[in-house]
Amino acid sequence: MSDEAARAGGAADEYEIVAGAIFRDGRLLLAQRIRPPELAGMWELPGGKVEAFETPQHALERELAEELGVVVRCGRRIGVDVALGRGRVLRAYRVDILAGEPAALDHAQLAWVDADDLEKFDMVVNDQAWIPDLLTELRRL
Ligand code: 9L3
Ligand code: MG
Repeated sequence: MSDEAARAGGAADEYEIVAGAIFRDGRLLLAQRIRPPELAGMWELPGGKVEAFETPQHALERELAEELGVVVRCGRRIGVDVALGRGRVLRAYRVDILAGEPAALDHAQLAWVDADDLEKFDMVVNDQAWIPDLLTELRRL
């Protein structure tokens, strides 16, 4: 990045956001956001921002420990990269639960949804790009 872009604030804005797709018994775990106000009530794949010096995989394992209270192992990518503007990108990974049962520690509630239910949930706009891939996976399970 140029000095000019850095001065404009680009450097601080360029980060990755990671989200986890947890499949179990033919269902996918969705989480209902509580913030910010414009996203509250909408459903997402849980996750969050990759911090400096963190790998995306480690960030997702940390975020899901914080948000769901589970020990997870990050697996393969699923779905497309979602550009959020100003250099930010959102990526989803499959995740396996190694220990614990997911709890809504940072969400309004959780839901396990099958292929027929997924399209009835009001997903945050950013995550809607992943719906075709999530449906493909759910129909294969
Ligand atoms: N975001 C979108 N879809 C997701 C996740 C985990 C996050 N599946 C967006 C919402 C916020 C930003 O990324 O604007 C940071 O997420 P968080 O740290 O508030 O979860
Ligand atoms: Mg989050």
